[in-house]
Amino acid sequence: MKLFAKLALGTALGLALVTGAASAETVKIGLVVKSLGNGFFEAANKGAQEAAKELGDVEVIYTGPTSTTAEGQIEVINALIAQKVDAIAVSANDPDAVVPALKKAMQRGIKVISWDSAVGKDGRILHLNPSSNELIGNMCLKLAAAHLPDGKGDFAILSATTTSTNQNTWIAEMKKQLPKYPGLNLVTTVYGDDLADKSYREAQGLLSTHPNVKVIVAPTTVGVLAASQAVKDAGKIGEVFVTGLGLPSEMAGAVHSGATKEFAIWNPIDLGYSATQLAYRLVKKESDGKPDSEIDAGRMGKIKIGADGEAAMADPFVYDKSNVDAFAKIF
Ligand code: RAM
Repeated sequence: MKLFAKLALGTALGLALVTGAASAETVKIGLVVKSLGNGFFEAANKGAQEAAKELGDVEVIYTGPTSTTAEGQIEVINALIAQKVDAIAVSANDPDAVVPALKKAMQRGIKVISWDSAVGKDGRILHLNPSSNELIGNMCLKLAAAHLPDGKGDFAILSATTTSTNQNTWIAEMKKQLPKYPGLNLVTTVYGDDLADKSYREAQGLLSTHPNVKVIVAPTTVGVLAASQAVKDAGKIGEVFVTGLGLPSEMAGAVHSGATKEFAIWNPIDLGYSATQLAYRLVKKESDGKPDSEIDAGRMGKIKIGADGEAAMADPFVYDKSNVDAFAKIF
């Protein structure tokens, strides 16, 4: 081939590569949630879509299994790998079971982070906590004590799944900090799997087998809603209270019925927004996400990754009769 022809071909190839890269420029981020149909994750997706719109060259694929299993998430992760996404941001149903699938994703150049409910260190670059785990544990105990006369009495925990990283971490924190609340007596922990019907039945079970339980603490938005409904349906309002982590939009009724006096949560929209921002910055190589780095997260400012590879957002906020309706319009 003549030198000129070679050069021309080279240029054409170069151009083709550039054009190819240009058309594939949309950053695809798979936002994997514990399960579909959970209002908390739908709110997080609102934030993720907001970040995508703001960044301009992002497509967020909101996905997850229909029920809260690690197996379901593995299928979803494999489908995202096949789709050749650029990043996966997952809230895990199990810290370990999803690691092999996520490792496979990372081997193929996909940037993986976890948010909300963590994945083991080997399975992700970093983890974004909604708030400090210690603070969340303390908040749950504080809320339980506030629903008891003089902060004294029996309480039970209604959690999500037995393998859920975030709930297990918060429950461990609650147990660790129990001595700060000498009046509180933890009777049992039951699991509703973040399914409305199972959570409702578990709450009913608590009411009948533990008549001394005066407060049910549910560190899950699905559990807290189901438990407040169970208390109401059992005619036990004023006798047994429900508190924990809930969405104002879902819990306003419980606050007005008296089943719940107050509950807490952070802003799920901000959480989904931030997770998307972080995933995007990793894809764009603006950051390697290593411990002690700082990553730009748009309107949330810079997010600092701690020495343990984890970051934490804002403190949980408390909702009661005075503010629940205003926030119910937001999330
Ligand atoms: C449920 C999920 C989620 C958790 C919230 C508080 O929606 O378990 O992971 O962060 O509750």
